[in-house]
Amino acid sequence: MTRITELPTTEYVLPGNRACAGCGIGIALRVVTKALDGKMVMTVPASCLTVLGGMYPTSSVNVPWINVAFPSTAAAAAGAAAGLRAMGKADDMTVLAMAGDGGTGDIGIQALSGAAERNDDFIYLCYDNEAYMNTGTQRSGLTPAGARTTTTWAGKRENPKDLPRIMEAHNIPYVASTSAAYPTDVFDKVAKAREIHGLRYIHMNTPCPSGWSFDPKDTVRLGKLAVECGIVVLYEVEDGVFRLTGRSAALAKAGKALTPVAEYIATQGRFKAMTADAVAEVQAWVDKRWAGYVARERAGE
Ligand SMILES: Cc1ncc(C[n+]2csc(CCOP(=O)(O)OP(=O)(O)O)c2C)c(N)n1
Ligand code: SF4
Ligand SMILES: [Mg+2]
Repeated sequence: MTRITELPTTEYVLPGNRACAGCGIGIALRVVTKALDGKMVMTVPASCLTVLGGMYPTSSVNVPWINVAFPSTAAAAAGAAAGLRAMGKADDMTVLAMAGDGGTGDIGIQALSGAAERNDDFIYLCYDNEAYMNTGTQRSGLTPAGARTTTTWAGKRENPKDLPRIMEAHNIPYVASTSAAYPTDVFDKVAKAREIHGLRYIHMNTPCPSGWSFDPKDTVRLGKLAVECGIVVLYEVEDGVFRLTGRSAALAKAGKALTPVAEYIATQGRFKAMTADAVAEVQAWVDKRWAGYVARERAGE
């Protein structure tokens, strides 16, 4: 695993951008662009990421970037990849489609599924801040149960979609789950994906102080706590072979009980209205999912 001191020193995310203080997207985008050595073309739909990127001529990101319509991130990336191939540049440049959970799991899923079926040649990275944040925190299909948003006043009732599993079902060469709180895990997965051809899907949990209602200084602490609880699990599936990575691999190896989800839930204002029963339901869901991951790891499946 790459160490933080070993990350490339060239910066592609420039000082100063319009994201909120403590936003997880900035931490991650910095290492994602480093993992691709800036040799990339991005396609980005409407989202907090477009806000972070800024408007010409004051962009905060020093790589080619195409803003596209909400449902078409993957379709635009497929076109950009075909264009690079026609120009004989496909080996030098990586196409990175990067979108939020709403733009991926709800509105962009059709184009993404089509690209995965065709095994188009680009990396798709979904940064999951667990709601439609850019428009003021509406629930998405990836918002966790119990979270209060402007469209779920009493807390969302459903558990989130398991988007990496949906992508795995397309039999693409690489699927990974990571967290912006672990920059070297993000770096290693993007660097690995860069060397693979076809559709590579990376799902990245991305804490959002504004929408989750916590102090911006706690972004990394909360992101790590989510992994300690098993709410977020770090893993990769390479050519169908599942493997836990980083902290999640260490937790599975230790074999001890994970931190109770109640500790994580207590850190964020969005969960304030949750009852003890609702917390217990989330705990049961997390336990079952974690047991499934550990079983897959042991089976080397
Ligand atoms: C077709 C379409 N519908 C709705 C919008 C309004 N809109 C812009 S950004 C956004 C939220 C995007 O949520 P997500 O993809 O999760 O990214 P985030 O804002 O959380 O970073 C919405 C609903 C739009 N731009 N286009
Ligand atoms: S609302 Fe959340 S995801 Fe969006 S810029 Fe602010 S902290 Fe980042
Ligand atoms: Mg979102």
